[in-house]
Amino acid sequence: MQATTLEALKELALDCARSAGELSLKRMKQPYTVEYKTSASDLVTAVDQEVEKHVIEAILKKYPEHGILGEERTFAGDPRQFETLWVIDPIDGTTNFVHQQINFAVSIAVYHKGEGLIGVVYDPSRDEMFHAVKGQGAYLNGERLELTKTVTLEEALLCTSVFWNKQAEQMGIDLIVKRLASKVRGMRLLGSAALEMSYVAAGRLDGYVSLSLNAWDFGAGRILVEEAGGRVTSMEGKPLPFDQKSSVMACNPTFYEELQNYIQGSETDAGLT
Ligand code: 2AM
Ligand code: CA
Ligand code: CA
Ligand code: CA
Repeated sequence: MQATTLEALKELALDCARSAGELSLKRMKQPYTVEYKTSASDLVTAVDQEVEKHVIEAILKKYPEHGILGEERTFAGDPRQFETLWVIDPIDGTTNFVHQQINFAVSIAVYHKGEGLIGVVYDPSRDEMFHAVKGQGAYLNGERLELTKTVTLEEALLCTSVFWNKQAEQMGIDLIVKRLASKVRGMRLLGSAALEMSYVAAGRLDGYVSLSLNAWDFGAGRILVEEAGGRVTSMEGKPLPFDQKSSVMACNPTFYEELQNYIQGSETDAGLT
């Protein structure tokens, strides 16, 4: 892809993220409907759909030949038929949007022939724009992000979005997280995977682990972490897909192996492998 095309795509992704974030903030202060998607812990609001439509319209106005994979599925075409695919989560952290009115973000990524080129995560409440372009580094509000610190598992501040539900308990997954929590310096749970991965890129968290995320949750975050010098794979150590669900492990590279070995060991102990 030509450098000028990449630059134009980056500018559009940044513009879309900013205007989507501003729209979320504005709509948050007005009445909106909230519905259950699959359960009382899986919410969707009218704003999620509205923001997604707003972003899609801006993209297709400029690039009618591009495809879109968005959480709210407001794009009519089959996303997998397109060479250039935008992977979008209009509001990542909908529960926080509804309850906390903070700690949510818009996540926008551009993939070309399956390769992640651009990742943008915008937190409108704090006016923090995280962006990365493949081969050009990761940035927070224009400042370069680089993971240079050496971290051991014991010293790590980790984050997870494991679901503390019956299914996780039945599968023994809660035990892995419980064991991990007792090994590391601290464990956090923010409720927005895109923000959590952005914070790993920024060094505010040393690592992030999730048992199951959708492509739009990690689409931008993985490019941010990689461009900041971090490592991102599935929990089994495989490369992440660009259009499917996966477990996610994103961390400072200096303790990647240690974390990977610890998780694999815990899975064996919990009888999961
Ligand atoms: P969402 O707010 O866009 O739905 C919450 O811990 C994090 O997990 C958020 O990033 C949230 O994204 C995501 N999430 C919520 N429900 C999920 C589900 N059923 N499967 C995977 N991820 C989910
Ligand atoms: Ca959702
Ligand atoms: Ca999400
Ligand atoms: Ca969402």
